[in-house]
Amino acid sequence: MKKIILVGTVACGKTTLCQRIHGMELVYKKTQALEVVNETIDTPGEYLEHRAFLRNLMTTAVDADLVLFLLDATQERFMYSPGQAASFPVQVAGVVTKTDLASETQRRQARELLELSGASPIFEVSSVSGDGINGLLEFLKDEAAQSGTETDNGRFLY
Ligand SMILES: Nc1nc2c(ncn2[C@@H]2O[C@H](COP(=O)(O)OP(=O)(O)OP(=O)(O)O)[C@@H](O)[C@H]2O)c(=O)[nH]1
Ligand SMILES: [Mg+2]
Repeated sequence: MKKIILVGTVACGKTTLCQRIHGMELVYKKTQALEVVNETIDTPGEYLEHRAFLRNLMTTAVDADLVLFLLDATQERFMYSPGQAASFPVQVAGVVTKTDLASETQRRQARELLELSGASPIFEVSSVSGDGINGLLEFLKDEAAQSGTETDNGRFLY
């Protein structure tokens, strides 16, 4: 899987998505600091919400293949600036979260806001119901993994 970094406001669903994509049990735990789970970097929502921390996100992203901007479809709050994706050193994709709780209109609005931030492509998922997760997982597959065969020790043969 690509090395990703999860970005988004407090409680938008970063840790839950991280647990879901790695097939772990969904257990609520507030993220207090940067955490690495199977090469996925989970960040505390405060890193996006408090401008003083933003630089940390950008520097951490240097080590990643991909940044995911998450946006909770049920939230009125929007913390990304227009075009913000361009300030990251790697590709930024978008993920609309909590689709199991959101109306069609909320989902569409969240998608449009993520588009405005410059994130592309954009996925819509529910970590709780599993909706949309397979499509996201397909995109997160390492390109090396897509063209090769994984061996027992995690390497790829071509
Ligand atoms: N219904 C529903 N609830 C979700 C979903 N994803 C996350 N939640 C809930 O939203 C709350 C916050 O989720 P977290 O994954 O901890 O959020 P976070 O973005 O990691 O938050 P911080 O660590 O504070 O930055 C928890 O109670 C989750 O169970 C979802 O897809 N559907
Ligand atoms: Mg968290």
